[in-house]
Amino acid sequence: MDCIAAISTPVAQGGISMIRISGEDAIRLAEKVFLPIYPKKSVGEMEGYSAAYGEITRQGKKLDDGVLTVFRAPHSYTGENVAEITCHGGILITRRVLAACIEAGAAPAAAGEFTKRALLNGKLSLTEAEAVIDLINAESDGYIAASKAQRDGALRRRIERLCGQILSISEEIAAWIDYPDEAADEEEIVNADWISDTKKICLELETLKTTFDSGKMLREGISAAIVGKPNAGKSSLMNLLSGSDTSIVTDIEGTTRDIIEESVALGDIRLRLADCAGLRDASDRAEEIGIEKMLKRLDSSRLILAVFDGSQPPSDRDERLTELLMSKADKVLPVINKSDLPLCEDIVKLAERLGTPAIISAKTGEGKEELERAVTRLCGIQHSVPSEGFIANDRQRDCVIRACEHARQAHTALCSGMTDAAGSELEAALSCLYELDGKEASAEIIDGVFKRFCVGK
Ligand SMILES: Nc1nc2c(ncn2[C@@H]2O[C@H](COP(=O)(O)OP(=O)(O)OP(=O)(O)O)[C@@H](O)[C@H]2O)c(=O)[nH]1
Ligand SMILES: [Mg+2]
Repeated sequence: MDCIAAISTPVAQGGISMIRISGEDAIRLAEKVFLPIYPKKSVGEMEGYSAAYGEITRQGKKLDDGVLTVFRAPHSYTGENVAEITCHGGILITRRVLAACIEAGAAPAAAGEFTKRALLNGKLSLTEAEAVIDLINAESDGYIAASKAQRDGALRRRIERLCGQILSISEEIAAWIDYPDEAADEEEIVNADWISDTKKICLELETLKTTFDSGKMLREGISAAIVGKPNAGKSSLMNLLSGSDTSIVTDIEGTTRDIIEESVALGDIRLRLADCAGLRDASDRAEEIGIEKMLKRLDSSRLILAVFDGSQPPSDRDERLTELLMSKADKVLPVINKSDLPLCEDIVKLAERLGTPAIISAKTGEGKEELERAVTRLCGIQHSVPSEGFIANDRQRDCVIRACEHARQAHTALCSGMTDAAGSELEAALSCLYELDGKEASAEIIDGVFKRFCVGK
């Protein structure tokens, strides 16, 4: 394949920048733009996984000094010969070094082209390649861990296991269709195994489908709302969790009127957290609108932090809030705030109607870890998916849904003794799983995946 080159670090000022070249001729091409000073040997003599300090040149003139790292096929990211030139991190210098590489014969790389080559050269499967961009975009520790496991083959292995199981049933069915007489004695027993094994495959595909939601939560963050009566400490909690003074805090009731949003990392997960107006009878139209918005946000949120002032006995507003949230209790976490003050037992009892409360002081930060654990528990990702692999995007989910449907049809066909039909359905299921991990994905599907990438990756 032709040699390609691109700037692989962000095009911004920084300490260093890196220009990557990949292709059969990468090392010969690097030789035209890089003159090693230490160790003093030619680029062509450099072994894989070795580096040299030297001069970067363009049309015979010195551009910069830097470091060249050489990787020899197949032991490189792309599986091809790769040369990586690290120069000073100025935008102009970096562009000049790239221009030198292009003049030396490289074509500018398209978005994700290095990873696409890794895929085409068998270094990565399609789901592993998709995990690379997820890893780059990850905004929470949980999603980094999940994408890393995925990049290391967690989903690929799960799919391979499933494909192996489907293949073994299809092969037995095919043999039975070809030589029914030889298998006739065992017909009943074998059929029973096929039925139960196909059922197991359906169940595994169903389980796999459910991992999409956990993955989505880890990736996009969870939409969450902080609600409670005025002065319960909602904005203080928001500020504690975001680690900044995003929301205004005063002891005046009705301080927060509009919704204040912030993306907040909580333990392994990310919350798209909204600090809402306090629940009370509005004193003017603006506050009324704020309260209407809060009520809407309650419906659209996956998680509701219901804040109670633990230092005060329950008020009518606390009762009203509790009643309002009773029907949504599965997504409500009651939070008793102001634990630095003496706790009022009655308010704890009221909050317990919504579930086990997390007790916290937004003022001192005490109880923050307990709150993190309770949120993770409530969002159902305490035993999160990373190590076993998960469905990370709509494309993958679509393949699993189709595979599942075919497996179900195969099961139904087997139950009615329609062995031929079952065989074709199992083959169709297999084909969906091959598409999922790129073994049978069209060029169009693969291009669609790499469109999400940046140039240089
Ligand atoms: N002692 C103590 N005071 C707190 C705590 N959290 C908040 N406060 C105080 O309670 C008052 C109200 O805090 P806010 O965070 O503005 O309350 P809010 O629920 O956002 O109020 P509104 O925006 O008016 O609905 C302020 O004086 C805070 O300093 C806490 O954990 N302990
Ligand atoms: Mg507030």
